[in-house]
Amino acid sequence: MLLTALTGIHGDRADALTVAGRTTSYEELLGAAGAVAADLAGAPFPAFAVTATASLETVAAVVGGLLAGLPCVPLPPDAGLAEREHILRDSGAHLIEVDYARRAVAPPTRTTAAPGDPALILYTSGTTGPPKGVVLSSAAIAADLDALAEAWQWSAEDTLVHGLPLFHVHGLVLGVLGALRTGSRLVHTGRPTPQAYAEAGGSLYFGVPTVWSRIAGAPQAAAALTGARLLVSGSAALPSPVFRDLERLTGHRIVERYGMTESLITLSGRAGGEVRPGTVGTPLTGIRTRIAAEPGADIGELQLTGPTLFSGYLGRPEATAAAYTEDGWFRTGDIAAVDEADGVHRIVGRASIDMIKSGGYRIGAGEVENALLDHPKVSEAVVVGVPDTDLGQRIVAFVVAEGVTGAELTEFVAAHLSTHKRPREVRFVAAVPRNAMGKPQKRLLLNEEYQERT
Ligand code: MLC
Ligand code: AMP
Repeated sequence: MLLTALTGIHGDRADALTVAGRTTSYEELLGAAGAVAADLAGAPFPAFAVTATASLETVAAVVGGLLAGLPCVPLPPDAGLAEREHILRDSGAHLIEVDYARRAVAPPTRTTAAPGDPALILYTSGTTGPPKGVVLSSAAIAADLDALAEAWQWSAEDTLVHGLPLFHVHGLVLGVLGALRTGSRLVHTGRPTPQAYAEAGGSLYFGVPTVWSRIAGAPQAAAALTGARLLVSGSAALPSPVFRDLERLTGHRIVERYGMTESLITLSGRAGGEVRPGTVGTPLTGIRTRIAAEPGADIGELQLTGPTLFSGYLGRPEATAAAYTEDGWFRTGDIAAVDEADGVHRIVGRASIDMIKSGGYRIGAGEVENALLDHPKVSEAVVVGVPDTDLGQRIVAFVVAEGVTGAELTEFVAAHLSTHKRPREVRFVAAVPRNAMGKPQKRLLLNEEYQERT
């Protein structure tokens, strides 16, 4: 059983989980999830989807799927029409609604699924094309959560606090399933605001760098985290100034960890260990890493093996095969360096300019470009991630178009894809700079001088 806390080994409590202001016990959760599982039993569809708002309903749906042995596809609640339709069509998932007040007569505590069976299908962006479904098994999730529990000394004594979305690895796998495996209390704050984190009174806090940077900018809220046991950052690079501000305001040296939807979390600093800003620690138990560097170079692509890896991209064997080297190592696409003395890893960048991380969300430039090109007034569109102190990178679109405003194009992308894939800025240009092969010269667009001229 993946969710060991639901088997009663740590007992129960009335306030086992709080999500966006509503509190529940394990027994109530199991009752609601059991009703979902009963509905799903013997389903004629290969997977089910739930609109993954930050709510107890989403938690009950995911747990219900695990009990029924049917993979869950959490749909981003802000997904636009095109993205929603793509995810439902690609996965064949049947969309369900959850009534948290319903209860199973005899809630099951065991699943009939095998550990290697698909448990979750999370849609994530590549550099081009629509998002792909990443299939994750219970075995991979269990291996990751156990390795993290060891690294962070995470236990039933903890109260975990975060307010991250429930349709990605960070908020859902670590932030919900992690609590239900370790038995720690969970307080999901609805939104990850500094105020909400300050009021939650937790021992263990998760956030993406944008969240930590906003907390560092709210000194009173930051001071309220002084009594916590451990603060953890991940999903994108934590800027060193944010690390230092948080240390000054909270007394904590925040632990950074590194992961991907496809690999789950693979590298982390350790609770009680030495933590250096700008580093993501050492491999978790079971994970091996190597750096594919050119001769003479000490940075190169980070490659991995281990039990936390995904089962493949749904229905895309070629894409799955392309994600591995010939000798079976997973290619992360991230560029890293390893300290020879202590094995501590540093992520120095991404191999592809087309993979953007904004507010911890992974966004493929090609996906946003295609959405813009679907607009009848747009003849060319090129999307880049521009460095941003709050978001890490912000999406900027350079378009050749007439008779349409930037705000209209932004809304058009939001309606097709989702809110967080909207360009923050649309710049109208006479032409997109291209090389002799006709490929857009994105590095030129990132050059400030060019941006000022246009
Ligand atoms: C956003 N807004 C816009 C806009 N973009 N309005 C107009 N034009 C645009 N282009 C709106 C938003 O809808 C919001 O409105 C308001 O502006 C503020 O937006 P924001 O600055 O983006 O803030 P916020 O919405 O608070 O988002 C910041 C954030 C969010 C940090 C809370 O980015 C977030 O939740 N990130 C987490 C991503 C994550 O979990 N990634 C993990 C991936 S798993 P309104 O009305 O809503 O206020 C992974 C593996 C691993 O990476 O290693 O963990
Ligand atoms: P996602 O698929 O949304 O899980 O995004 C995975 C990507 O997030 C990785 O390939 C990295 O580029 C980035 N990432 C995650 N954690 C970190 C980190 N601690 N430091 C730098 N980049 C990170």
